[in-house]
Formats: sequence, structure tokens, C-alpha cells
Amino acid sequence: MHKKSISFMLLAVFGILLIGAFHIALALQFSEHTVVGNFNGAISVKAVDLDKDGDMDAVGAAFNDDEVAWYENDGSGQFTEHVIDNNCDKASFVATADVDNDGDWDVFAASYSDDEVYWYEAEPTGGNAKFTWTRHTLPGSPNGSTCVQTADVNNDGNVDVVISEIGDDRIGWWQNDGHGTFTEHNIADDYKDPYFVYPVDLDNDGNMDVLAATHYKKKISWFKANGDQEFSETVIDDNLVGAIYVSAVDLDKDGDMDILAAGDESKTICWYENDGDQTFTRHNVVTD
Ligand SMILES: [Ca+2]
Ligand SMILES: [Ca+2]
Ligand SMILES: [Ca+2]
Ligand SMILES: [Ca+2]
Repeated sequence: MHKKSISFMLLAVFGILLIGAFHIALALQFSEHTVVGNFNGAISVKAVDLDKDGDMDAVGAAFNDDEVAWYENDGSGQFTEHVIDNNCDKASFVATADVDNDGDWDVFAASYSDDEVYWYEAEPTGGNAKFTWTRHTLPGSPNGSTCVQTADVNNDGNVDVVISEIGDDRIGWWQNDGHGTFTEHNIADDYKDPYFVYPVDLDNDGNMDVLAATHYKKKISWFKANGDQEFSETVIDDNLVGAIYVSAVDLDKDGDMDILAAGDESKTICWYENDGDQTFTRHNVVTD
């Protein structure tokens, strides 16, 4: 995929999420409250109690503003913006984790145009800003990253990151030594246009696997881990047109992990029912 199409694709992801939110809202009657209304190109958001005061705050990325920020909840749903970085060129994704095991939530952000993934080390200050943020760069310069997810890939108790690089048609994971020093490893180096990745132990064998969505190949795959962090691909679906999102949850509550996915060009949200042995049957939630 050419980089010039990224803005459209990012908008499409946001649209799919809105479609999903709309359908859920029909059933559950949500009312809208604005956290921030001028976060240009808002593309990724995570809920986390960043300041550990008992209420959920928000961390977000704004693609057009090149900005990463967190929004402090006063406890009644009123939010105050704190900028973490206003120089993260085409910020495309955020994630949170305690990278250095010091008890604070740190923040990851992908910079699509810098071809970097940064992590921001939180230091509590006690003042109004609450934290200072020190930016660190992951090694290897992930090329055109659209997704960064946190998980303990090698089961050593330290949270690692899984990253998609659509510029290099690659999925990698970065091993954390527990102090925020990372070592790069390969998951797949010839996976065309990996738009979204999602780490999960899909077959419940204790090893962290990785799901991926490729837009160009309209494909959903899972990469099974063998216990030595070597991964082999199984295709779940090779006909989800515009595949742009994938995650996993036990949707039918029968004890195994099912898969949830979205395709922008086919205007589809679907789920894949696990028969208990990682054979999946697709069901459309909404489609064109
Ligand atoms: Ca809070
Ligand atoms: Ca680890
Ligand atoms: Ca597994
Ligand atoms: Ca299930």
C-alpha cells in the first residue's frame, strides 16, 4: 500500500469504529460526551487510569496534529488535556504499559511518517501537569507503523510490544528487558500490508500468539507461537475486503477465543466463531 492512501485508511478505521459504536448505541442508549473536540486527525485512543486516582483517563494520538496527549478525568467526566509530545509526525497509534516496572503507566506511540515507534517514560512531578515525559526511540526504526500493541510475548514478566510495519510488509516484536531496553525480533517479514496486529493466546496453550489484518490482501491471519517465539501463519479468512481491524474475545462465552474483525471497503464487521480447536466460522455482524 502506498503511504498516500494512509489518511483515507485511518479515516476508514475511525468510520468503522463509529459504525460499530452506533450499532451498540442503538441497543444500549449511550449519550455522547466530548473529551476533546480539536484533536485533529484523532485516530487512536486508550482508556487507562494514568494518574492512579481511581478514575479512567484517556490517552490519544492525533494524526494530523502530530500529537500524543493524555486527558485527565476529574472524576465526573470532565477532562483536562496534557500534551505528551507535539512532534510525533503522523501519530498513528497509542498504547500504555509499565515499561520499566517502576509503577507508572508509560505510553507508546507510533509515528507513521518518522518511521519510528516511541515510548514515553512517565515521571510523576506532583504539580498540575502530574508527569514529565521522556521520549525514547525503539531500535530498528519500524517503517510506516500503523499499530503498536503491548503484551508479554516471551512470558518473562516484562511487557513487550508487537508492531506492524506496512512500509516493510513486516510484523515484529520488541523484547523488553524490564528496564525499557528493547531488542527487535521477527514475527513475519513478508506479510503484505499488515495494517493491524493483536497479540492474544488464541489456542490457550500458554504461548502468546498474534492476529493480523492485511488490507491489501483482504486477509485475517493468526501467527501461532511455538514456545520459542517462532511463529507460523494460519489464514482465518482470505476474503475480508479492506481488512483493517482484528481482535479476540470469547464472544459466545463457550470458553474459547473468538475473533472480531472489520473491513472498510466491504463495510463489514464480522466475527469468527472458534469451534474449540481453532477452526473458525465467519458470521457477519454488519455488511454492505
Ligand atoms: Ca485518573
Ligand atoms: Ca516479556
Ligand atoms: Ca498460543
Ligand atoms: Ca468462544
